[in-house]
Amino acid sequence: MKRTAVAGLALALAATAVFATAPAQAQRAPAAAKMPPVTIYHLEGRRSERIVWLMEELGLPYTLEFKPADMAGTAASLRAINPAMPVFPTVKYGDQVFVESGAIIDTIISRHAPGKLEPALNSPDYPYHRMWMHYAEGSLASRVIADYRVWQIQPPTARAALVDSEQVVQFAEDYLGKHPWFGGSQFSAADIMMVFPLNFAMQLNVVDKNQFPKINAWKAKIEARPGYQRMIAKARPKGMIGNLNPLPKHAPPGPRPAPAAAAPKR
Ligand SMILES: N[C@@H](CCC(=O)N[C@@H](CS)C(=O)NCC(=O)O)C(=O)O
Repeated sequence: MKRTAVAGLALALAATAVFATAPAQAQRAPAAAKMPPVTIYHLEGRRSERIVWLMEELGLPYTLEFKPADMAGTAASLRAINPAMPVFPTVKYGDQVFVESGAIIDTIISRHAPGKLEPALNSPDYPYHRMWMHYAEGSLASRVIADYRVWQIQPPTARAALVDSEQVVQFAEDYLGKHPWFGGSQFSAADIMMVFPLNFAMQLNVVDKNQFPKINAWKAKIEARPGYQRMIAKARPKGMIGNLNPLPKHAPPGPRPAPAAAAPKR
């Protein structure tokens, strides 16, 4: 074994030993820091709902900035604060302005709600919680939205050779077949991250929603949460606006071609 590999193994074993033997006190979450004023720039039905929902679940104060049922007015106030990257959510946190819902959630939890809405660092659920936190934007939203846009130009007639929208949603469905939440045994911020892209995929017919019973059952549990219902009441007081059109038809189900057969020959 190479020296670096041995060193890596020793480090991994040491880390495992720390998690396995550290007294409960040492694993306790650090104290929550005082939170600066938080303003969430929001548009109905968009990813900014993640942050509103997070704050509702945590019982933290925030100001919601949008003009209900007025897309142009809402866009104008967003552009005024964040002309370089006008996306929802944008958050004003004290005197800092930043974007990326996952980063916003991580910052709020790490600083102001440590240990909440995430499994314990040393639990088996933790790596999967982190995976879904990133999967929501990194694999799921990116593929589903790319497919939605491409399919509006030219609907597919067959499955992709490698990973397509059906498969990225199926991966989530399979996890929910074995775990009640994307946080594992408990609801976590990963569940908050996953709602938007799964709704996008299923409501806009990027996939056939009837093929994913576990996700549908999970969505029913999500929608029954008081924190989710408070978010909907505050974030969509006049309902949804700017709805996208569903695709007329999702990719036909059927076997995926073997990657080797589909790969271009060199
Ligand atoms: N990865 C970002 C995506 C933000 C994003 O693209 N938000 C959409 C709304 S859901 C948006 O503002 N789009 C405006 C545009 O692309 O022009 C996040 O998770 O916050």
